[in-house]
Amino acid sequence: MDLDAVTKQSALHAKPDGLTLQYGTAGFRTKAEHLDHVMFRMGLLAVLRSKQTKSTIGVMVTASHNPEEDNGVKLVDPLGEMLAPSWEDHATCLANAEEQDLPRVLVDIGEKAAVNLHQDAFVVIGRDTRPSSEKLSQSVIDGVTVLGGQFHDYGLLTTPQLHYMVYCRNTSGQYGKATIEGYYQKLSAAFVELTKQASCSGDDQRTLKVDCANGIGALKLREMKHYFSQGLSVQLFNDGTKGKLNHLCGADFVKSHQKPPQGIEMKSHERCCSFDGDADRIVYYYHDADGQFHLVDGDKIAALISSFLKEPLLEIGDSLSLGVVQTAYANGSSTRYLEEVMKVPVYCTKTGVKHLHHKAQEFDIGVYFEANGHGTVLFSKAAEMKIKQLAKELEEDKKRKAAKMLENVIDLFNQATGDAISDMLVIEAILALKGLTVQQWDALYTDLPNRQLKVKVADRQVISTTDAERQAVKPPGLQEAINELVKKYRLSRAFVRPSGTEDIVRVYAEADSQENADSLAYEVSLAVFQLAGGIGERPQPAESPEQFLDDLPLFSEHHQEFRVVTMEAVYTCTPSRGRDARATLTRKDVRPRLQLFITPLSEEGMWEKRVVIHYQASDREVTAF
Ligand code: NG1
Ligand code: ZN
Repeated sequence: MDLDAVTKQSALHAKPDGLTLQYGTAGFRTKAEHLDHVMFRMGLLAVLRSKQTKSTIGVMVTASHNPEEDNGVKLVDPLGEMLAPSWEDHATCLANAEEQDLPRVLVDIGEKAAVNLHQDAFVVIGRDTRPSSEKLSQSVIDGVTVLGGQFHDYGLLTTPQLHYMVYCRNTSGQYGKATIEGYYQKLSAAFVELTKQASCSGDDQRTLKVDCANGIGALKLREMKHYFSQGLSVQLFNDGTKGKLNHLCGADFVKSHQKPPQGIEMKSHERCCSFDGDADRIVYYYHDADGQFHLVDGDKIAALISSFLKEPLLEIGDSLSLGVVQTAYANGSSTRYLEEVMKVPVYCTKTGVKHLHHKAQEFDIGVYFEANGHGTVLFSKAAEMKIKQLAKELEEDKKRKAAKMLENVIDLFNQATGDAISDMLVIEAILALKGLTVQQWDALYTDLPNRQLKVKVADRQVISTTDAERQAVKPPGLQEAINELVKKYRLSRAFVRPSGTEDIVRVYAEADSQENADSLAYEVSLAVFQLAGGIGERPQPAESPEQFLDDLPLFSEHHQEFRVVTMEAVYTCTPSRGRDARATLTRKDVRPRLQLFITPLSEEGMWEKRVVIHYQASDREVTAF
């Protein structure tokens, strides 16, 4: 290692004094302006990791669903997996070393990890569409080259595409061709082949509306859609030409707000889905005839896929083990459905795909999904070989067909990591093959009402957890308090954990009704605030006007009609136009507090994206948007 050159180059990517960051659930993530030194240093680290593993290592520049101003970086290990935990510690040490200590820390890592410095190194780099990503990926390249590593810069890629490239390169092309064309061709061929077998379709519309979160997914899906157009037509929304990345759209927004993204025209019963900002998550949703929004999340994706896979597996008659892996955020109804109706074993791991991925590798066929829509299916090498062999050898037509179908399913899943594009194609193929509508899929089971909240605390690390994050062991008294609160409600469950990607504590609660889930989440938030050093404003009860505002739709001159969803009811209203246009929304059977009316603010009577809400009971006036 030419440590002088490292020192010189590093001075051009100097670390801001006093800044410390941690390699979290998905690498480093923070405001883009704080990341230049981290990128340079991850370039250095990728070279060491590549030398140690004698393999190609990936570096992805993205902050996924975080706001556009943020950025992040993560390393991808040889088989497309997340970086090994011991190297996460090296990454944290390297990122936080003060300038003068950098050469020593680098040498230390080399020694601790027994890196052969004479070995060649090769690094592949990808980035998302954030304005900061191009420059930051150049800093990664600076880090790679100063240590003498070779590299290939793929430029704009979805996160799962970079994982795929790494996997292909380290398996000498056996997994596929390490080019964007190779990716499109492999997945599309499997999809077209699979859907050829679809004899009937309960849902004739082989059309899908896709909200691309104004991110990289739009670019890549636009390029790819011609490859599979005979099986599916996709209509892209939030394609980045107008809106801001992840702003009021994308899978994370839809899942956490449980409402549709902006920028998509939804008619009732139309099948829609959202990707997140780097296209490694997907959720589906639709409006029913009453205009009610229904979310079909990662748990239901896992349920659909597992029930689909069971049939051909039974048909081929080989006892391949199937297991489903979830996290504590999985809806209780999904776990019950999988265990009791589908009779498949379900396991719970800590949050973060690396934990789920690892557990899923224990099965012949491991289905893993986070509720937020990040997941895939892993087939063991043995299972893959068996299935391929059966697809060739089996005499009986039905059995051979089942094996063939599984063979295509293997090719369609991105086995390196969860992939919104690949998952979307799998789901679309299953719906077509089974002749299922999105409503029929949704009806597999009914989600328990749930609520996720965030609490700000001075130091989120004061909370530590056990039992796959379902129990808090610290601070003292917190778990006992949660247990007492949970007892107050039916079918209830709640847990708290420090986020690995944001400086907050996450609270999750579910119960028999939305109202109860909301109250439980609020009460648990209060316990966290009191026992774990809350800062800022105390958590507010669910029906506070601020929270309520969150549920208001954008209100524009194009809206002939708008809809307000409260916890109790859906209000549909056709406002009259004109100077004193006013829509009054009332319902007698709900609390007076929810009685409100909405007035367009503009003097000219133009519809604006602003409304005034009068709360009758509290007589509060709040301006939204
Ligand atoms: P944190 O911030 O650690 O909860 C979030 C998601 C994870 C995972 C990572 C990486 C939830 C509750 N958490 O992690 O599932 O996707 O981001 O993107 O959705
Ligand atoms: Zn993502």
